[in-house]
Amino acid sequence: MSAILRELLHVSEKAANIARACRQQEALFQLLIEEKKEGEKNKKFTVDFKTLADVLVQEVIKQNMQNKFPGLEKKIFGEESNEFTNDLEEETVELLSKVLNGNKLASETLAKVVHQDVALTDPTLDSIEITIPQDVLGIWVDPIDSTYQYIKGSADTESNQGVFPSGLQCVTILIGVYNIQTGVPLMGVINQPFATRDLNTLRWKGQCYWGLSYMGTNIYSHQPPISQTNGSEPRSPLTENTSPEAEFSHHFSAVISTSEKETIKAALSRVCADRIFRAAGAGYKSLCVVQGLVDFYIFSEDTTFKWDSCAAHAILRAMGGGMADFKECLARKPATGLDLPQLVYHMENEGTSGVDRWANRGGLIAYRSRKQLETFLGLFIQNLAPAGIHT
Ligand code: 2IP
Ligand code: CA
Repeated sequence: MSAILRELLHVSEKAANIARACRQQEALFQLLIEEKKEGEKNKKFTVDFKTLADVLVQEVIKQNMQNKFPGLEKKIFGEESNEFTNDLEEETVELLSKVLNGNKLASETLAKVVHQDVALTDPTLDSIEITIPQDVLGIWVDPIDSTYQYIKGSADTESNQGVFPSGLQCVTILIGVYNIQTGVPLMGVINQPFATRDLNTLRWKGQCYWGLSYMGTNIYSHQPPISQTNGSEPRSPLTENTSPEAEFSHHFSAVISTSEKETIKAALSRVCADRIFRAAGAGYKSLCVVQGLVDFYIFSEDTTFKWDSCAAHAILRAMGGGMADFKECLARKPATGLDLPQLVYHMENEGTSGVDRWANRGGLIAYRSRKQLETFLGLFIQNLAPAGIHT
């Protein structure tokens, strides 16, 4: 098996524990409450708590990977650029205490979670022997995707046929590994720290998904039946030999951002009818495709980044799908047999600066089946108003 992927699963669970602790442990939860109060933001602490949770999760991932695979930490990139490195629990307390304005209890609680060990293994992963050379790997980390939902912390949002439009279920920890020479995603972990809540104890349980696609080996985590996690049946996936007409009569389904353009929504509703879902979080929306809750995640804007998409892209590749540049998909002639314009992860966008260097500039479309995607694109392009995506 891939030792790196096993370690990534392990650190993602550590990260999920930190994310859960900040909401469930009273001393830490109080800090989140402070964070929510408008106007008081950033005044009380040296850094705001949201940023602290984000930075801490990212640094824990980095530190743990460095300990097991020295050198790899230099190739871990993410949204947060702050440094927070510490191997000893007492030193972590001290450091946290500084940024938390001397709040000893909160610092100790947080340091304990940071240094606590976790066990997360998967027999499917253990059964496979695969070695990937470390020097070709780069890693994109999104320590807490959907930070807005994380801070808001809604626990009682109802799902729409299994898809949560908002709420803690939309929060994910994303770790994607890619080849630094080709930009192709190879391994991905999506940890959903708040997947289900025990109504007696009110404690959250997480769920972790992974995938590996390397030199002809394609494996991914066993998918738990969706009904177990959020009370809904999974969509029946289309078989590969379904005719286009039959596929259309079945109606495709898609999950989109709440900020999607009107022209895109109008064309989509012609193709998907009522099977369009809105949801928060780029990571969560991709997870809905992985889980089979929807056929596609479509986003026409340029506000997702490499750290938002790499993990899910690797899992979808392992499942036989992928994640392509949406604008390029619309511009290309459908069903030409040519390769799809897959997103790549190793190159900065030319002529940009700051985070925009790593934006998925042409938007994205995530899918599980290429055949299904080709049929969908044909229909979608026909249904797009002449003004297209430029309005
Ligand atoms: C965000 C987050 C948002 C998403 C945006 C991401 O990352 O996933 O929810 O917007 O693209 O960059 P939307 O929900 O409209 O898809 P973060 O929460 O880490 O800033
Ligand atoms: Ca994000």
